[in-house]
Amino acid sequence: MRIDILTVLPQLLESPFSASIMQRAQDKGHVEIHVHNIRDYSTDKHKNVDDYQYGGGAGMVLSIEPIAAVIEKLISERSYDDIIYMTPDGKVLEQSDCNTLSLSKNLMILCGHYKGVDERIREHYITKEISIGSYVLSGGELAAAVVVDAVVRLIPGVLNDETSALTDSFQDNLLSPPVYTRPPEFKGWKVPEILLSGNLPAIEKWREEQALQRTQDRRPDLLD
Ligand code: 6GU
Repeated sequence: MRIDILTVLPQLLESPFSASIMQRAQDKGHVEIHVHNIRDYSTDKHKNVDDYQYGGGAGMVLSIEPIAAVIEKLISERSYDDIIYMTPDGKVLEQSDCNTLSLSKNLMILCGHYKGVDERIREHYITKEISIGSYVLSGGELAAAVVVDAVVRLIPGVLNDETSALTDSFQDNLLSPPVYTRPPEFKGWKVPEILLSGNLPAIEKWREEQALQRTQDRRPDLLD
């Protein structure tokens, strides 16, 4: 998969992909992540990328020209499965959306800032608008990093058997059961006996019950 991210703050996207699973996914060739600085496409003499909004009002709006210039350059080079705009008024991301996106060959992600982008970008280039939840971030960069992480780990080969995405919370609409490691007792706090029993069918049954109980207690909406 190839992912192109368009932003006015490329420095916000340096570290999220430079460690652990995301770095390994790139090293192994499962994904190429290209971050583009929208400012590099400004033809303005001050390299401006934003302007006052028509009709008045507080807050700057990202201008159409530099963003259109990056998008048109990229779409002339390859075809994109989706051109995504990160915005708090988009569809709230769920695991099923990540599963769908993980089947893409080329994705483009535009990060919004300030008051947003000129609406004509959204009308004419954007194919999906995504939010990561009901709260407002200063910009779309951290949200884009969330989408990339959630999608890339689903690409076959990125995770090994031990970290398999198939046992993730949400993949079966259930939260994950609790997990423990050594020591078996710490300050008198014991690991549940069943997990030490070696009785694999009984352990599996216990985990299923715990997953269901946890989902009922914390996220009953997932069971609807
Ligand atoms: Cl995608 N962008 C911003 N600015 N805030 C958000 C968001 C996105 N998703 C939730 N809050």
